[in-house]
Amino acid sequence: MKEIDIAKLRREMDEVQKNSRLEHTIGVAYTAASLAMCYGADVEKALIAGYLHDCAKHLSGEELLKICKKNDIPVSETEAKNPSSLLHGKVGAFLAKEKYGVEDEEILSAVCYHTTGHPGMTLLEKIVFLSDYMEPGRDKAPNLPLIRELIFKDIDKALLKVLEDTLMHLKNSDKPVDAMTQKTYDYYMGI
Ligand code: DGI
Ligand code: FE
Ligand code: FE
Repeated sequence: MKEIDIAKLRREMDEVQKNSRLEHTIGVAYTAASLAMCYGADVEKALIAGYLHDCAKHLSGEELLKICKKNDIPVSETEAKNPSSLLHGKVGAFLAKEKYGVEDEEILSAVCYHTTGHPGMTLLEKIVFLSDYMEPGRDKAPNLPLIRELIFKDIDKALLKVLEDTLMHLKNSDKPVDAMTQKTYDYYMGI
C-alpha cells in the first residue's frame, strides 16, 4: 500500500471540518482501528478510511452534484434528491483518491459505501459502516448500548441490528430509502 501520512490526513480533516464533525471523524477513525484490532483487519487502513469517510460531507448538495457531473460519477434519482446524505460517500471516495492520494481500493470502497453499505461487504467496509453508526460521540440511534456490546463479540449480528434499525428509522421519518440501503438490508436479512 502507498504510504499515507496519517497525521497529515488528520490535520487536513481539521482544516475542512467544523468542530463536531471533526470529533465524529476522530471517533470513527479510532473506533474503526479498535474493531480492526478485534477482528484482525488492517489497523492502518481502518484509521485512514475512518479519517476520510466524511471528507466530502462539508460540501453542499449543489457542490456534490457539480463534482459528480464534472467527473462522470453516476447519480441516481434518489441521490440527486438527497445529495448531502447520499452522495458524500461516493464523492468522498473520489476525493480520497484524487485529493488525498489514496490508491487502496479497499479503503476507497469503505469510504464510498459508508452510508448505505452494499451486499457482500468486506470486513473493512463493515468496520467503517458500523463505526460511523456507533462511535462514542453518537447518541441518537436506538439500541446503542446493545450494539456497542455486540459489535466486539459478533460483528455480523451487530450489522443486522444496525441495518434493521436504520431502515426502521428511515421509514418512520418518511425519508426515501436509497436503493442500495434496501439492497444491503435484503441481502443480509436473506430476503
Ligand atoms: O455522514 P454521517 O452523518 O456521519 O452519517 P451517514 O453517512 O451514515 O449518513 C448521512 C445521512 O444519510 C444520515 O442523515 C442518514 C441518511 N441516510 C442513510 N441511508 C439513507 C439515508 N437517507 C436517505 N434518504 N435514504 C437512505 O437510504
Ligand atoms: Fe457520512
Ligand atoms: Fe460519518
